[in-house]
Order: sequence, then C-alpha cells, then structure tokens
Amino acid sequence: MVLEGLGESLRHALKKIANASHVDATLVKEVVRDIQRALIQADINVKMVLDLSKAIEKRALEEKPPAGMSNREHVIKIVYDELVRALGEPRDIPLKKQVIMMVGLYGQGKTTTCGKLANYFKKRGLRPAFIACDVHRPAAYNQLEQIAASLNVPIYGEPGSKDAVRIVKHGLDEFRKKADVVIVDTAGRHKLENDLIDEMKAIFNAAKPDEKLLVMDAAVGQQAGPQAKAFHDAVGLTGVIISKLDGTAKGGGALSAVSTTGAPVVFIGVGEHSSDLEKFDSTRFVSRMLGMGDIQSLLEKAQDAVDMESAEKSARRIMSGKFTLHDLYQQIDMLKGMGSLSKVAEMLPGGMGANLQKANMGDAQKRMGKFKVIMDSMTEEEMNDPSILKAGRIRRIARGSGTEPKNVKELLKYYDMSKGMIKGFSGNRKMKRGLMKQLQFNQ
Ligand SMILES: Nc1nc2c(ncn2[C@@H]2O[C@H](COP(=O)(O)OP(=O)(O)O)[C@@H](O)[C@H]2O)c(=O)[nH]1
Ligand SMILES: [Mg+2]
Repeated sequence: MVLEGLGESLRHALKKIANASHVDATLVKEVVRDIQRALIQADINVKMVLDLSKAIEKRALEEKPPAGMSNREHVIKIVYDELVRALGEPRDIPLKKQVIMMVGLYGQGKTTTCGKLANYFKKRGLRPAFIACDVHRPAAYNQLEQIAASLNVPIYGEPGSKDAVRIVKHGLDEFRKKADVVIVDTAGRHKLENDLIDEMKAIFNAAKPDEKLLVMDAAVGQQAGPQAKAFHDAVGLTGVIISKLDGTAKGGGALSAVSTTGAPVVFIGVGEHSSDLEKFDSTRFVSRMLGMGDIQSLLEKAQDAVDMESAEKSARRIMSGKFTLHDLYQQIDMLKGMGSLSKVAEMLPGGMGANLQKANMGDAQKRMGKFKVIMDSMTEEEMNDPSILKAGRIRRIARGSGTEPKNVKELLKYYDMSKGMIKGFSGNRKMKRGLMKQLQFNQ
C-alpha cells in the first residue's frame, strides 16, 4: 500500500503508548515528536505537521478519556482523529449531471485521469463525454481521443485551434443533451505561470464547472502546498486526485495539498489504465496506515456511543413519519451486526425486538447487501425523494449497480412497505406482522 514507511513509523510511535505502564505528559510529548519526525520524513508539509502535532499534544494532555476508554486508548484515538481531520472528511463526487474541470501542472496525469473518471461514471450508469481544452501541446487532442475511443466516450475538440474558451463553449453546447458528465481536460505547464492561470480562469468562467479537480503527482513533495494554493486561489478546488501512487513516491507532499486548500482527496490513481482509480476515504486510509486490527476495536468502542445516538435519531425521525432511502440505508447498515441490531431492536415498541432476533439473518443480509449496492448508484436527490424514480432512472441505476431493473423495483417496494409499516406502527398488529414477514423474507 502507499505510504508504507509512514505507516510503519506511526505504528512504532503508537506502540510506545500501547506498551507504557501509564501515560504521562513526558511520554505524550515524546510520542508527538516521533509522529512529527515520521510525517516530515514522508514529505508532509511542515506547517501541516506542526498544526497536527500541536493539536494532538493539546488534546492528549487536556482531554479526559470518555467513560470505558483508558488513557492509553484515548491518546491513540486522538492521533487517529487528528490525522483524519488533517486529510479532510471523506467526500464522494456525486453521481449526477455535471461538468468537471481538471487542473494541474504538465505531466501530473490530468488527461489519463479524464479517462479514469469517464470509466468510473460509465460503470455507474451515467454518460460521460470529454472536451479537449489542452490547446498547447500538439499531441494533446490525439491522446484524449485515443482514450475516448478505447472507452467509447464522445469527445469534442478543435484540433489546431488555440482558443480554449471557444472550444469549451462549443463542447458544452454539443453535449448539453447527449451527456451527463462532461469532463473538461485543460492544459498544463512546466511550472505555474500567469498565463496558465489566466487561461484556466477563462475556461472556468465559460464552463462554470460543478467540480474543479486538481490532479497531483504523488512525487510532488514540498512543492505541493504552494501549487495547490495557486490553483485554489484561481478557481476554488472541490477535490484533489493524487496520481501515480502505484510508484515509489512518498505521497505525503500531495496529501498535504489538502490542508492548504481544504479540498479533500477524492480519488487516487494507481496505474496508467482507465480502471486504475480508487476512491479515497481518509478514515479507511488512516485506519489502514495505523494498523487496522488495533485501531478497529478502539474505534468500535468509540463508535458504540455514536451508533446509539444515530440509531436514536433515526428512530425518532422514522417515528415522526419522515423516512427516506438514507434511513433505509442506515437501517441496513445496522442490520449488519447482530450487536448493533439488538440495539435498534431494543428501541422498537412492543415485543418486536425479540422477534427480530429470531429472523433469518443470512438471506436477509444477502438481499440487503444488494439493496445497498443499488442505493450506491443513486443520486442524492433520488435518495431523498424516491418518488422521482421512473423507468428511465431505474434503468440507469440498474445499469450502474450491475443489477436488473426488477431488483431496483424490489428495493422500492421494500422501501414503500417499510415506510407504510412505520406510519402505521403504533399498535397496528397486522402491520407489525407484515414488517416481520418482510424482514424474514418469506416472500
Ligand atoms: N504509473 C502511473 N502512471 C500514470 C498515472 N497517471 C498518469 N500516469 C502517466 O503519467 C504520464 C503523464 O500523464 P498525462 O495524463 O498525460 O498528464 P497531463 O499532462 O497532466 O495530462 C503518462 O505517461 C501517464 O501514463 C498513474 O496513476 N500511475
Ligand atoms: Mg494532458
């Protein structure tokens, strides 16, 4: 995995805490210094390292561990929290009709990433298209055209023309009806020059993109901060994509771009092919880096309190009659572990909790898993208001989730039933029986 060295030294630093007989200020300071050293060796921006270590030290010395958590566990949890915070809360690029503009210096992987994104959206049932706005490198149009042909994605360009703004306008006209996600590839330079920034701003004003994604090579090092800042000041980034993390680069520099811009890393590139793109999730990334096994049990401890809270919130919202696909999704997540399921069950009125535990979880989980995959291919709008799901959208969602329209309809039927049940919850025995039957899937 990427940043192997950093993970190793962080784990080493945390072990000092795990093995200590008791945690005091001297030990905290020593460990914070170890963490600093590890981060700087991984090329993470110096200011980010200082901010991060200050935050860890302050919290570790001042905060009391929550009930049920030892001092030692608490410090480890703080290190995890602060690393996640520094890398930005995870963010998904929504699956919707939109314009995406790629920016970045020459050779960072913009054009290659255009192909990866197109592949990503296509797999999820949306129609991508390219506009080729790199008007400076003679071969740029051909490079994108080859990628377009290999993915069977339409491309608009005016080879030979130097007028990027005109091209983007024409391209948007061309694709207004014919595409969902229009990906605009722009030119790079060897270094940041004012005319690059001006051209980018001009394209930006013409395209009014929903997403402005900075593509950064993992090898960028300490230059990442100033580079990201210049792009951010010019167009306001919504996300960062780190490319070439399959190589030997340390990657820490590119990760620091996040703290400079506040725009989270949304994807990482791990190869030259269109399928070599991975979603980036800071929580998963940090867990992996710190050693999943140890961190996991700790997080579960902390999560218990949160689960309880969100289960309660969800239950309250459901009782008040509001029930979206988000709630259904969350319910399915809770059904995953009997542990947390029993918590939900405890909150259900009447004897339902006991009945629920007897339900056949194996089949249910399989079907629920499929429902989740289907919901992952829905847009925010659809999740909040499933009534807009007509035949066209259902087909798109089925395509995107690798299922059949009839599976999507099944999910919607299940949603309607659950919603109906919930409305009639208070004391209607027939309804309760119906819900039980649904949960056991005796169709
Ligand atoms: N190994 C590897 N190579 C990549 C990755 N992304 C891009 N490249 C390569 O980096 C070089 C420059 O990429 P390109 O997309 O043309 O960069 P652009 O100038 O920013 O458009 C090409 O040779 C790509 O094949 C990646 O994630 N991994
Ligand atoms: Mg390019």
